[in-house]
Amino acid sequence: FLTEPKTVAIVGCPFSGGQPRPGVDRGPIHLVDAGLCDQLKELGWEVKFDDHHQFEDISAASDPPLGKLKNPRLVSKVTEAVAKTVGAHARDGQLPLTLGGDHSLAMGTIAGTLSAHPDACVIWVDAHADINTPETTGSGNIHGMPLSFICSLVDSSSLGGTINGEPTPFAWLDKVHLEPGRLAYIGLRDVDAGEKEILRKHKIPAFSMHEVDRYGIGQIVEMALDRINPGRDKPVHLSFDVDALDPTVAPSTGTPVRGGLTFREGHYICERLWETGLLVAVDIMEVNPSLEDEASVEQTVAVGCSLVRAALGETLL
Ligand code: B3U
Ligand code: MN
Ligand code: MN
Repeated sequence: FLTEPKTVAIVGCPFSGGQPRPGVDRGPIHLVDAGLCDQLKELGWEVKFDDHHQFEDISAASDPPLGKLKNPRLVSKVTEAVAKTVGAHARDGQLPLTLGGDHSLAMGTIAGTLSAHPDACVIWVDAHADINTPETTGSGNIHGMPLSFICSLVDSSSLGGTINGEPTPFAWLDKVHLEPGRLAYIGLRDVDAGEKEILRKHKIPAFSMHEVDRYGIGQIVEMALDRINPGRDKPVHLSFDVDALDPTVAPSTGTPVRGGLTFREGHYICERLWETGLLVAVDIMEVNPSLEDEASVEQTVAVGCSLVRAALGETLL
């Protein structure tokens, strides 16, 4: 799916509006400052990076909650811009690598991928399912909801139709659709009751840490691909939330949950997806360098970079 010479387009997204903890917007800056561009050049990639995204700001005062949704206009605007950027890179035959930032950004990244590769499927690596709807969400934080929008479980008109003649935020997503059967999860361990119902109702393949323990990560990745990409012939978008990793491996993230993936399990997923030759887009999300001590931040940023290298072809031997 990629043109030669292979080019990775780094889309730095300093954005935190999908959740309440400040600092996650600094994640992409730390990942790039850690030398990610040079590391990828060393792997033989042509690296395209023209600075981090400058997002238009919408003041909290002009962005009151819509139902339970917090910062809806801001998140909608930002993710729409990300969709355009990621989509343009993908249509150019480049591999968009989006650095977050909070996971609401994946509304943009997946929409962008689908605009270039309508038959793409998604591997979502996360402690959380991020598939709450505006009705089921308890927190109102949109980083816990991107997949409900992407999988068309939300009708934007349910968010108010038009407001003062302006279309409802997220109306731009109405045309975007990922079939729930083309999404598979790995690493889940903190899933809300309403989300479990959604996973069951739509028969979404979900491999929690229980299944990782039972079958081992090698089999789990094949089981996930068997469900969403049995012929191993469809493009794959990898959306990796670093909180999927155990907090001992990636401590600097907003909502750590114990009992996560080991360093190797996380890397194996990336290596195996690279090996399929099907990877067309990668997200690394939820690195928050303002949480924890300096050593933990450095550790988390280093793991983020090394996951990217694994997904972009770094071999062990
Ligand atoms: N499911 C909860 C918690 C959560 C989701 N994603 C993160 N936390 N990082 C929610 O807020 O929707
Ligand atoms: Mn997430
Ligand atoms: Mn998460």
